[in-house]
Amino acid sequence: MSDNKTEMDFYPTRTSSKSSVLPRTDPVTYCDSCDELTKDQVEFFEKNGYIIFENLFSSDEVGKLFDELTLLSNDETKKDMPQFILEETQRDVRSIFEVHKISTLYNRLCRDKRILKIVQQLLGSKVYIHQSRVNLKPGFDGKEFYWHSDFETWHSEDGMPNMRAISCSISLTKNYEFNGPLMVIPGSHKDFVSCSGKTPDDHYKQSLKRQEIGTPPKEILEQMVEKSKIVSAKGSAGSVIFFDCNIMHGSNGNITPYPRSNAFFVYNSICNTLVEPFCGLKPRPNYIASHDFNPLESVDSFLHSK
Ligand code: 6CS
Ligand code: FE
Repeated sequence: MSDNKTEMDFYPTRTSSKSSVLPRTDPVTYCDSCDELTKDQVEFFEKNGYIIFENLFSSDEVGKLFDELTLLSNDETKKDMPQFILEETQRDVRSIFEVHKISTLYNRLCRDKRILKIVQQLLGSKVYIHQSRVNLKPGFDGKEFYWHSDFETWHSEDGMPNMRAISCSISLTKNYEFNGPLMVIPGSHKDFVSCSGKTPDDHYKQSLKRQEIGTPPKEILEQMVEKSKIVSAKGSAGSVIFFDCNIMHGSNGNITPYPRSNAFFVYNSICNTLVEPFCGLKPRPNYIASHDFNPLESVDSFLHSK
């Protein structure tokens, strides 16, 4: 049982020395078809746990986002902020968390109706930002993100009760097959992998650089890939992938000269706000798991302020 006194724990994890697969008890989508998505697109997302849109943003728009990212990641005065996570080599910036609070441009981007309306309709409610980040995955130095379910961490370490959250990843550079694009296992979002081990104190100080606790065993990964396959979210800059909070995903390291920089916004339903972490430890810092549950209002385009 979880140490969480007030909430039933439908997805116990890191409570024993063994991993196991539990069924998902939450719906994947909360709409049949909607203004932004066709019935087929909603069905594809429900079945696979992700959907990709090529060129949702123009190269001019992405250029402005990438310029902002370059300014942020080269700003020596910011590198000591806790939101800036360096690679294990301590050389390059690996991730910048809370980017929607650090940058006005990214604050508007997360409310751009081209993405916000899709997640509001798939989740059937208003949403707020649980977490935002840019993963830079710089050329030559970008390390891998091992296979994991985001929800397993957000449930255990942030107290996210149910699977009613969607990540939106916007490619800021071209995601080739060789510079560490996001990889997903279609359909894996319907099984919850309860992981072994116990969450260490301040686990995020390690896991955001290289995650070990909260990752599935090889046997379960092999079964998942055998039942399905691996899809690599390649795409030009400006393409967008929406993926369910529980889909098994990861990405390889980047030994090419081409950075694979993506912006991620995690939208959580306002019907699924955080409770006490199910691992029984204190909540993670606000820049990783926001407790600002105010619902977002959309803007027509992130480049125009209204
Ligand atoms: O712990 C987290 O919230 C972060 N960790 C990973 C590997 N993906 C989601 C998120 O950025
Ligand atoms: Fe992840």
